[in-house]
Amino acid sequence: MSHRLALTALLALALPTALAQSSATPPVAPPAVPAPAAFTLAPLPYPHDALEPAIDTRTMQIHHGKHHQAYVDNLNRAVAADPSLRGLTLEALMARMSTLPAAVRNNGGGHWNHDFFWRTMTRPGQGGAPSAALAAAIDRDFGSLDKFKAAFKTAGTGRFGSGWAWLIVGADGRLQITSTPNQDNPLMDLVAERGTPLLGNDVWEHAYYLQYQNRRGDYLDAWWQVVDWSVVSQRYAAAIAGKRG
Ligand code: MN3
Repeated sequence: MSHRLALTALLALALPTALAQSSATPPVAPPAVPAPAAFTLAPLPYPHDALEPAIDTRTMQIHHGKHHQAYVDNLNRAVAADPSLRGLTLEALMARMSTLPAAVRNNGGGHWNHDFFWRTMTRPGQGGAPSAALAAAIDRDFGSLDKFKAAFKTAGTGRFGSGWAWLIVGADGRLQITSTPNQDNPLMDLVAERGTPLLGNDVWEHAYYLQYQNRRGDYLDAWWQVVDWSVVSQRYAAAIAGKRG
């Protein structure tokens, strides 16, 4: 039997049935529409080339458009698989991370960390300086801004493999430098050193390898050019206000 004959025969059978159904049976419910994705990738708050020369354009394109997008997509998949997680904010997920699957930890952390990271940076020369209150706290807890930067670099270069270096406000209101592996962060209930993050730097190779190759320390040095101290200072003010309650 030729294809044409087979198709004609099939239509002859199927069409009357379809027509009969359309008139004789009530309309069936439309196919279920998938729930809207719980989490979305926000656009960068600046163009991809805005952080040049500290961070190159191509790295920003891949880091935001591919890596961060993958964390968002995989997080949505993981949350969709567990109805008890529906509607929870990222912060709520962080606070109970010790009870959640690794996919939520890795991708929820990845989403939160990168969102925070993009908003920690601005064009070189536009980052300003720490507020008087933050500068005083840095002097109190590290000795000086330069000593803080040196200690932060040590945390970043000392993180073996992939992870993050952080400046946090601890429960006692003091500043601390910490480091987490993979996509963990100081908001997660399972990390040893918890606190309110003020700034964090991504020391995964994908954050710097195209431009700096194995020179992670050079990347950490250059990163200060693009840290937005006005944002960091606002986070500090909010963290301290929260502690005073
Ligand atoms: Mn990254």
